[in-house]
Amino acid sequence: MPIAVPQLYEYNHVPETKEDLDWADLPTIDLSKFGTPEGNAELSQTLIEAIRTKGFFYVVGYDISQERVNRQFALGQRFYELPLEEKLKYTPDLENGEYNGYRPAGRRLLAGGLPDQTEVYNIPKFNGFFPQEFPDLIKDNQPEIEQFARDLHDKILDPLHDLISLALELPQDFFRNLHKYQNKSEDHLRYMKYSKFTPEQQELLLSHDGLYSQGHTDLGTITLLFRQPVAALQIKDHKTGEWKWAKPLDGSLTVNTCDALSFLTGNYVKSTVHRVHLPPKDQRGVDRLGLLYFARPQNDLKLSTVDSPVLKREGFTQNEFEREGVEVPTMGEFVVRKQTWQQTKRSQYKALDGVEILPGFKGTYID
Ligand SMILES: O=C(O)CCC(=O)C(=O)O
Ligand SMILES: [Fe+2]
Repeated sequence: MPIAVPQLYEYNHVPETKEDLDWADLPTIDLSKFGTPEGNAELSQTLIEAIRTKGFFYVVGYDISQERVNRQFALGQRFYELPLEEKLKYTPDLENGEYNGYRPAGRRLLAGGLPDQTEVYNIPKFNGFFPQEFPDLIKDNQPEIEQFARDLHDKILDPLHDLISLALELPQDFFRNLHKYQNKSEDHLRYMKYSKFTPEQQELLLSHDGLYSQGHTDLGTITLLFRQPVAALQIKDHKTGEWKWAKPLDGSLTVNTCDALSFLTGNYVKSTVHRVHLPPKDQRGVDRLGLLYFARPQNDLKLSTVDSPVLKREGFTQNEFEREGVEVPTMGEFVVRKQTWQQTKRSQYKALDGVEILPGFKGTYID
């Protein structure tokens, strides 16, 4: 009888850039301090300050090994090595807002008319609400992928959500309870690949704005971005409006706040604007592989401002829907509408800018 040999996948990160870029100075949340009243008090203050002033922060001290993270990068790499016809079997109805599965490159025009070279593969929660067809590679490794996603919830999202609740003087489990793994929500794990451009294409792009993706905000609560040595992500500073590069930090996650958290906090916490730029010269010759997790509250949640003593004291009691007196959408409704806007195939650069996605909310690119 043949002995089953576990398949080993390895992913080697490329070296970091040597260029002296204009890096963002971001605060760090050390989750190893989470769990005691003093630790929680300190971290919740650091966190709320971080998300109000920067919108981006690093997380360290979580109990998920770099080896497990690298295995996810390796699975992502293997996924993108599958033939295009195979990957295309898993493309959902993108034009109608479905996004779990494979999104091929070339659906967007970049500045200068260059088609984008970004592929996306989204994996939903394994909680029974999102039946999916998976390629064998994903099927064969499903227990590991599922455990990884569940651990992200237990070891990273729950503590971060608790800290946000505490900072808003809400019961500690307030946000955690809106993000339970077993509930129906649009969370997903993403393997993302930005294939390199030829030197001629790079030149064309750089003679315009040099962007792989334009300034935008994410839909959910927070986005976890695993350490990414290929510099490309840029963050727009809340205060100065300047664009800065996000530096990869060893053993860290980069986290940003998103639209739903902004709605739920009456815009006290802003949804962070970010974009992806062509990497610096010494990293332009490689493909950039990303590993991300998009946390989103449960679909049936109405996106009204929560009843928090802090928000009341500070005067943040209405979000854009409430201020305009329009219907407040549920998370499920908001996701379908914004994903549809995001995914509609563009025939022109910056097409669909400023289009109303829902009464009270427009889809915009941010320069
Ligand atoms: O690739 C990155 O660094 C960020 C990607 C991103 O902003 C997104 O997929 O929403
Ligand atoms: Fe994003």
